[in-house]
Amino acid sequence: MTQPDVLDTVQLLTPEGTRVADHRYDPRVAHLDPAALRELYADMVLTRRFDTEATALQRQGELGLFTPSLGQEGAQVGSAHALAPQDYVFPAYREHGVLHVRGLDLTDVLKQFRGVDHGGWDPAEHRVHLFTLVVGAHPLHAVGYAMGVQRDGDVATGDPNRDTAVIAYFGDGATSQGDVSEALTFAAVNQAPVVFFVQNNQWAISVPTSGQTRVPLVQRGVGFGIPSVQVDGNDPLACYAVTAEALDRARNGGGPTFIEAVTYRMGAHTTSDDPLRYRDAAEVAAWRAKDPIDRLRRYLADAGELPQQFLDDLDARAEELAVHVRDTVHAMTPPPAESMFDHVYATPHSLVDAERAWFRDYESALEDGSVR
Ligand SMILES: Cc1ncc(C[n+]2csc(CCOP(=O)(O)OP(=O)(O)O)c2C)c(N)n1
Repeated sequence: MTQPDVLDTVQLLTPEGTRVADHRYDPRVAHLDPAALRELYADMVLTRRFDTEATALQRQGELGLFTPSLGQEGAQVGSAHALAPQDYVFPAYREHGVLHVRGLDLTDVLKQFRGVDHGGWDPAEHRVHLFTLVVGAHPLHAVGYAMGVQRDGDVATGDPNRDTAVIAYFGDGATSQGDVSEALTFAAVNQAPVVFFVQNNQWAISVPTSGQTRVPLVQRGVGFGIPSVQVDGNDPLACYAVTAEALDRARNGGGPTFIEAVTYRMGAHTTSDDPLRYRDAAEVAAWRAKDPIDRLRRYLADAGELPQQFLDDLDARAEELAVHVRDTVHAMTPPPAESMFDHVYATPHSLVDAERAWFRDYESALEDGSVR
């Protein structure tokens, strides 16, 4: 195992869309032909369209809250493209690009934000765990899951369809949580097949990354004895390459990797937040010039690999997604209140049964007017 220079940020595409040669990571992207790169581009564009629609729906009062991923599409879509079907994902709460690449219907995400479901999807179906809003909690869950994978013998068998990695997405703010340090410790000492993918989007609500750390975040991983790499998080190609390497290492029994993807949250923290109160327009403008979607578009266009027909089809796909998002959200209705008892435990439980029975009695008493 060679430890790359952690301060040497991996970049394969400049903001202008120029390809940068990198002998360590070029082989990781060599198989991505123009068609594959166009799909990467399309996934980022569709993720952004979803984001725009969901933000508008919240403004129209159709959602209680939304967590925009605007600006982080390169980190999310690039890294998710490196996942194998059997890998398992633990997202935080704004990884819409990852979910999209995993094949989820993104309207499932909005069930929770509309308050009609506690989760929104079946984690087993796409091997994507539910969103975790408790900051920094799920890296520990990911490590526990990865240790289970290890004990099931699904690591380093040499079978590419069996060997499994786990990836946990979290933010710069989350790295200050004790749970994350515990997760890094357990992952390192057990050589768990897990990738910690930190999107350093520069802000934890109104607290800048300088309020979380005196050293580049990537060095956190090094301190735990975990191979660590910093990547340009607005470069989808570089994010793909470093994640592919890290996932391979995990699947092959090489243990965890810590990735710091340096990116920027271009929108609000959530729709309840007003970023104008704590950050400069100049800062936002500087990052807008490094937009991940623009850079892959420039690269493909300069190579003559972005035909007008593809762009027209993509516009149509984005419009179709937008209509689907609006129509599906408008049609979401609250579930029966009793469904709150459904997923407390995986198997029947006497206490939950008793509470459900009490609740039924209470509801019928409300209906017949014996209680008010
Ligand atoms: C344990 C816990 N503490 C505080 C909060 C409130 N909170 C929600 S998001 C957030 C900031 C997280 O920032 P970061 O980890 O950088 O992720 P980002 O939101 O930027 O993607 C905080 C403090 C929470 N949800 N959970």
